[in-house]
Amino acid sequence: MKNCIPEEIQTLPSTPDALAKSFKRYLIYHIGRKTGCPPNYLFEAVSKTLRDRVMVNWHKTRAAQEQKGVKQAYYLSLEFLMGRALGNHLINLDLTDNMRKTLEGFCMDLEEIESVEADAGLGNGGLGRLAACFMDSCASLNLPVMGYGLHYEYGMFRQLINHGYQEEEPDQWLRHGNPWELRRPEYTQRVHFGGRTEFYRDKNNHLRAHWVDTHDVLAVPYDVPISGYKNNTVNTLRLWKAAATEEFDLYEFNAGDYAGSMAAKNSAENITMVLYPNDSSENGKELRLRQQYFLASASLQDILRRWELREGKNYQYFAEKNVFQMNDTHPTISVAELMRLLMDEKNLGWDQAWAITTKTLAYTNHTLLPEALEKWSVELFQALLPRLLDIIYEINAHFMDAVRAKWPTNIEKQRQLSIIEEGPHPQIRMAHLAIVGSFSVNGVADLHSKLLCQGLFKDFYALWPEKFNNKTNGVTPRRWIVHANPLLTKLINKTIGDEWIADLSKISQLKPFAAEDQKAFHAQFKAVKQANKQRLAHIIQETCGIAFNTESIFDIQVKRIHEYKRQLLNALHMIHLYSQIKQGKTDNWVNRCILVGGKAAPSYVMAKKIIKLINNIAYVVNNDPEVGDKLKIAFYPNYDVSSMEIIAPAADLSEQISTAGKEASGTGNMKFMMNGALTIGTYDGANIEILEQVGEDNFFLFGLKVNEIEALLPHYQPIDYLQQDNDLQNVMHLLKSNHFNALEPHIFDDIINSLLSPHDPWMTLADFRSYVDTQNQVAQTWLNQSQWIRMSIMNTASSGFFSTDRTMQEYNHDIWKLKTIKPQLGTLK
Ligand code: 26V
Repeated sequence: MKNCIPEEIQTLPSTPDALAKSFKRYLIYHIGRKTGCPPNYLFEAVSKTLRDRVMVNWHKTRAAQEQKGVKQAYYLSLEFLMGRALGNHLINLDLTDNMRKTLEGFCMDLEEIESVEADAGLGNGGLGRLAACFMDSCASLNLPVMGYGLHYEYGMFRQLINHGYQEEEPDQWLRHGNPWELRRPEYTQRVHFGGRTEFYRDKNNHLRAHWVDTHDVLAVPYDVPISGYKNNTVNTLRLWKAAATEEFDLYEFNAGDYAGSMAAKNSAENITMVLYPNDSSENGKELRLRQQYFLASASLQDILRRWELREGKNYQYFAEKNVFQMNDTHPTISVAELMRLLMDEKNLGWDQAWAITTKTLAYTNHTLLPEALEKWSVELFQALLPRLLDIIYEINAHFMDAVRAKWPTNIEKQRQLSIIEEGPHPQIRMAHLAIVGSFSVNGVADLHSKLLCQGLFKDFYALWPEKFNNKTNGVTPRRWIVHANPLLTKLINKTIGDEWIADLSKISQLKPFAAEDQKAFHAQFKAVKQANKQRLAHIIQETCGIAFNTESIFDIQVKRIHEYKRQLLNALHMIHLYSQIKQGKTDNWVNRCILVGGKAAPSYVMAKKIIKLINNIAYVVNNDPEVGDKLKIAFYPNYDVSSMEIIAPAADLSEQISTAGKEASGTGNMKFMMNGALTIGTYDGANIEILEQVGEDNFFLFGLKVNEIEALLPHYQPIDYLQQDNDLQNVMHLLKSNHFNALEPHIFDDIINSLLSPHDPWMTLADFRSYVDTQNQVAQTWLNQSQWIRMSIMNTASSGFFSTDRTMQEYNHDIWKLKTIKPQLGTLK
């Protein structure tokens, strides 16, 4: 439509008065409410006030990034665990103080308004939160990176604890709408499912394929702004929501089957209804494959559309200007989908399409657990994505040629490396497809990347060593220090200035303040921790009815509940401490408050029993007057991003106790470290790098190393450990005697049996002694408070390496090779 809207975009004033005016306009004229309305309307008005200010920079960033010749990266992920947005944007736009003043003028409290926002819980755990931290850092570094994900109606389930058992409730995060998303129906894409392939000859007599008789689903984008830290950049996270096509409905409708047509509509829209809440065992559900293909196809089509808008139909330079990072194997169908789009839709030949595909795709692996490696049945692929299956077969045929060239006489190698796992029910190995189709394959911590090359992907490494690299994870200091810990932020700023926020390596300037003679700084550092412990203790009192004494050690393990993460080892230690108290062995006793939190996959029976066990131990311990303040235990219900913002700053001790070789990296370990917690940890994942950075004097290392675990596994006899260890006998005796489950006898038998089984892959009892001894060292160290504070300061001061700014710079330097793009200030043209 013709118009003469000026292209110039004015920066909006952001003084407290201007914000107040804007807030009132939203509340009264836009939302139609006034004083006394439910808090969600106030949150909406505040957010939209701020969003207007974000919008200006969003326009400018897009204009700068969409110029001809700018190389862009795309982060493809089924999960983005964003948490809340308001506080984060306020920090990035440097408007926290002004907004606080504005709200005070209306007798409102900023923190209270922030707490109204529902977490965007579009992820399971570490992998999803990593994607969110990456987005934050890319924007803060002026990197032209766009995220692509799914707009789930229901994110990660809400966890309730009922009589100690986990119950799941749907997460209706969009109930009150979401002011941070913009629906963009004009960029809707069409995604095919089902049907069959028809081959034909084109006018040049080349064999070409049509995918026909498909059932299509529309992908409607919702754009979320990602602001950078005080740099005017606003990148985009584009989330796809499934919608039924009109023809689909009409076809059924005209046939007179109204109900059938509505059912078809539902089945299309089901694709983005819910996030799969299991993050370990692959379950091969059709709907999950639909989600994966839906994301890959919609995103790639969108990227090709924008390429043509800018560069025309010329694909010669496409690979120079575009790069895709696949977050685990979940979006790996992109390998075949990019081939399909380039060949079937853009008429490129196989070789050119394959050259583009393998120059633009990069794959990050996030787990070594074999049960988490995705496989899809060929049969399902044939029914759902027949054209993609053709392409995968052809990719595999070419790949098998390469394998034969390397190992000419070794048939077994072909069988092991093939993308297709043969057998009565052939499967597609998504990790193999990802490696074959990518120019870069990376792990997420040093040890993890080494184990990939030596173990899981050994033969691929022999074939293509140049593809493999490490990118140690990080977390964003804006959310995990500045937002989560304003008191610490203030103290650090006062001490060394505020440059560390955009360059975390500078936080090492705090190291001199760890020295013994820096009494004043130590006192302030301790006061900050104390205040944060009070904040957490208050919430635990409110939600669990348990009194945490802030003079005690706050000993915290929060993460997904999984056997390999060994919450059970923590539980055994709780029982050990309880048993010591009951035996009167309390000389030099150090009071502890142990907090555990995390969700179990709804179908993961053992993980759910672990939650029940911890709750039952807590009940017995907390209600025993003989125990008192010596030991308190709480299970934090519904652990999520926003809870971690309260929990990490309050921790004295961070529990990172996975079986060595099993935790790819861990990122909670980094959040705790930044906030001054000491780590008790195994030699696993990024713990190793934390230990290297902070020094072994400031880290409580325990347990078997990877090589020791591997050597022991075949002969592992847990009973031997039991026989040699009185403390362990006491603990197992209490467990076996139904001491924590008198009213529900034997409910923990499976747990006991798993611990005592020679086939326990997590080898919990093998690390018990070392863990308990190291926990004793923790307690002894705590008795020397000045030493503890010194160590705590050293942890914060040594955390510079663990910023995702560093991680993103490494991805960019080694893989993406993007130029930074700064939005032009002033007039936009
Ligand atoms: C796997 C599956 C398979 C079944 C369907 C749903 C689903 C969802 C997620 C996953 C991924 C599991 C891998 C994962 O979360 N890895 C974690 O990645 C973190 C970031 O790199 C890392 O810090 C953790 O150590 C690692 O466990």
